[in-house]
Amino acid sequence: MDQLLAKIEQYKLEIQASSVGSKEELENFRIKYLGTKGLLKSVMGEMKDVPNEQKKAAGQLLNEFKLFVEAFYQQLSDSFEVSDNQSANYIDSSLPGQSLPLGSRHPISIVQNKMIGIFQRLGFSIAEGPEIEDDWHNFSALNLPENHPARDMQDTFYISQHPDWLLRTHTSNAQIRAMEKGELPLRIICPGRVYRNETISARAHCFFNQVEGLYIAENVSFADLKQTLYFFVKEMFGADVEVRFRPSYFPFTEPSAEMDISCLICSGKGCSVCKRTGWVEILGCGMVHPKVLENCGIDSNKYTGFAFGMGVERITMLTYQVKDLRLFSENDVRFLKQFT
Ligand code: 2NL
Repeated sequence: MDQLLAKIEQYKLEIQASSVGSKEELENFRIKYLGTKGLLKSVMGEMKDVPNEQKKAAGQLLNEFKLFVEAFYQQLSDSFEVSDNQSANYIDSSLPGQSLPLGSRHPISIVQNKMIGIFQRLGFSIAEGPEIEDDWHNFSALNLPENHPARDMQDTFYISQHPDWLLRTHTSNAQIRAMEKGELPLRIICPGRVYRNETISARAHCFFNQVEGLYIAENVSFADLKQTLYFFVKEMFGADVEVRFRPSYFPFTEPSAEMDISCLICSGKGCSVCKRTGWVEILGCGMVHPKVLENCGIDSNKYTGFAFGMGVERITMLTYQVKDLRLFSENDVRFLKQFT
């Protein structure tokens, strides 16, 4: 019995020290210890030489040894499975694929594209202009007098190396450039980024986007302006939205108006978005001032036109109930991935 115990301890040490480096060696290990003519079988055979009164204890001992060898073998073969799977040319085609993260359209782009699409269906085409502009195309041609507050250093970014240049404060510059080409009638929409020297807050930013529109032909009337903007609002916000015009003033249009829509949030009942008035302002518009037409070489006795301008951020905030303008330029994915 003591002899058997010593032998088993010896075998255990031998087994624990055995190194297995390949599948072949693993199989040799199995044959040597667990095979039909293996060591385990032969040790088991020694039971018959154990005296009867010690048979029970010896049986336990041998059983423990059997479990030990089997567990050790299992461990070795498991480690082989793993290292085999990790080898360079192993491809597990049952694994789920790695999905590539999909980007999403920026909310400003979504809204701007929708706005452009509506006007394109009315026959407007897209016109663009430079973001660095001269004083004429941004101010003078638009009938903004030399001392107008909009030209103030506090509102406009000037290019320090070139006193006549500035960052455009509206996309009207693209419309002036289109009018100067002299091809009439003209029906264009001008989307793009504009710049104003404002302190950044939840409600103001130093850059934002605008969509301006311009229609110049013979006999264009204020009724045409109203009908065009009615159509736009119904397409943009739905048939239930109500519209109102208020008289206003811009140096480049006469007469001028601002357009309100019934509040999208409370549908006119009164909430914080519409400051309890039931209405929210969405754009400015008017008949193009004769001086502006003449500044661009257009005969104001023959041609009339309407123009309008709106802020894309403002309409995006209303559409998606975004409370802080800064979210549009921070590029936080948690914000951006909410828009599809
Ligand atoms: C607003 C007001 C407006 C225009 C933009 C325009 C352009 C030309 C001639 C005449 Cl070339 N007018 N644009 C007209 C009226 C209003 O924008 O509040 N925008 C956010």
